[in-house]
Amino acid sequence: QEIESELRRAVAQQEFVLHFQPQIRLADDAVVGAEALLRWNHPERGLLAPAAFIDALGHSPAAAEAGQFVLASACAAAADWREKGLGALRIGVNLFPIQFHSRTLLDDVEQALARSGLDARQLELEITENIALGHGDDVLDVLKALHQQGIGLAFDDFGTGYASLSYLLRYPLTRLKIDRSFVQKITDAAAPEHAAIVQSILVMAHNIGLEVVAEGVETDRQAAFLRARGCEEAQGYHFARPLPRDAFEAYVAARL
Ligand code: G
Ligand code: G
Ligand code: MN
Ligand code: NA
Repeated sequence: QEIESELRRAVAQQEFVLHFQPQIRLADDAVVGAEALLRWNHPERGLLAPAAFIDALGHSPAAAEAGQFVLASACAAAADWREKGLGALRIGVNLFPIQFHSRTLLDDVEQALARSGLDARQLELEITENIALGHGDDVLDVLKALHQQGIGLAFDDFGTGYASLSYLLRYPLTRLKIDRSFVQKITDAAAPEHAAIVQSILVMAHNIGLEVVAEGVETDRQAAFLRARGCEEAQGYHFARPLPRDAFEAYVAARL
């Protein structure tokens, strides 16, 4: 239908762009990574956030190509930042479930790394429990192959889906991303259970060898709470919104 042909056009006309949200190491407030976030530069409707199109895109045949674009362009950006002296930043890339289905994920990743020259250890793929639940052992084999190449795997939106804990044991994860719905209330005296849950997630993650990024950090008090409890990294409006590439580079350069 209409959205379908629009999405195909968007891929063909290169209407998709990436924004980058800084990820901050709480021990010293250094920028150590970025999450690549897709935006649609729509010819009539302007710059669209994922809420307006990501579900439609994820279920569309255009998702495979959009996913390749995101991988290629995120790796190219991170390789370029290193060249420019902005550091060997980690780049986080969100995946569509269909990227696992298509069986080309390993090839797509290999191509994105080869063309950009990015070190595999700088790339971190973000998966959600939806992806995990969808496709059983196929997914596990792909994740293991990626892990062997040194590519990181972050479990995104942790705590909001199903069966999280069993996947923690099954998958070769490197990082948990605590969903912002938990982070939002950690300093809210009226909701002490939120603080307790986040604290427990941190202990559990560290006990099984995973690092943690807290998402949606909006205040200094939230950052201080997380820092005091050993949370390695944070991202959120307190530090920076997702930024266009040039603004992201300026943000990093100002903090070197
Ligand atoms: O940028 P924003 O916070 O509005 O993103 C909303 C959601 O869209 C996030 O949950 C994120 O996982 C998803 N999203 C953003 N960019 C991408 C992308 O490049 N690929 C996939 N699969 N999902 C994305
Ligand atoms: O991958 P994921 O769906 O978690 O993507 C992160 C989403 O959260 C993006 O859409 C981004 O714009 C949004 N986001 C990032 N930081 C904050 C924040 O501090 N507060 C809120 N409310 N949203 C945020
Ligand atoms: Mn994400
Ligand atoms: Na998330």
